[in-house]
Amino acid sequence: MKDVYTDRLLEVTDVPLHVRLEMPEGGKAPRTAVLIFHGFTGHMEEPHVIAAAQAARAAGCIALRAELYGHGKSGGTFRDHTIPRWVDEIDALSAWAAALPGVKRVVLCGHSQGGLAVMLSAARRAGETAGLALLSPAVMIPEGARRGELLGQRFDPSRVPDEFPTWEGLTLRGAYLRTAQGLDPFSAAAAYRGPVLLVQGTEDEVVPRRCAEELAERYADCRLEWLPGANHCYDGHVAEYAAILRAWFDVLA
Ligand code: FER
Repeated sequence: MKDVYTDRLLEVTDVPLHVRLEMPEGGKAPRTAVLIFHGFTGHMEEPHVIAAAQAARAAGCIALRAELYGHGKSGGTFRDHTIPRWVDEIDALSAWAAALPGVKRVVLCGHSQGGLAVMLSAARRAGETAGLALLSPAVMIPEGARRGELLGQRFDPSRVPDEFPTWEGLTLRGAYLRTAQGLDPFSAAAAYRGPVLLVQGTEDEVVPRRCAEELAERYADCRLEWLPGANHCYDGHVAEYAAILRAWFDVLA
């Protein structure tokens, strides 16, 4: 396994970011690096994140799984994370991956809040991103923050609290809410002209169906794949999900 993967703490921003770099299956010389990001409270060992990395490797790509600020083994604390900070990190990790030997193209893949952050990064660096795989992207977060409703809890959107308790003792700060209020994922979709795969379960309990449909209309070149019966993390449907990703990475490899 030594030649196949390496774990690193990258210093591309002001905190160390934990990444795992995996080379393609079969010793092929890779030209495409697929960067894969988890969602809110997620990490790189979740089954759907591992499956995305495996699909990229099977398609002959480098798979680079990364844990973003305040998550997994990366630096920072959960309570201090914000979505714009994740977007800055994705920019920096993309630049790092683009400089790997032999790499010609960078593809971004993100689940849920990580998918939202990928969309925002791609929009402002459109020419540098060869394609996107958006996995149930959490595009309803900004609208929820503007309305004063996140994670099933209410707050006054004009007087954002300093602390916002979520679950299992995890608390967000006002900065998460305030910065989320200013994000516009649907304009970000219109700003990106490259190829986009959008995957979502028909039984997603977190992201409404209309969000995926509206996003697919906003992107210039988007394939929307519904996974029948699948929930937000594709529990019990990871094989179908992985097959869709594999076919997409084959096209972009
Ligand atoms: C929310 C709904 C979903 C929210 C965050 C998410 C902070 C993120 C989900 C994920 O990344 O899996 O109201 O508020």
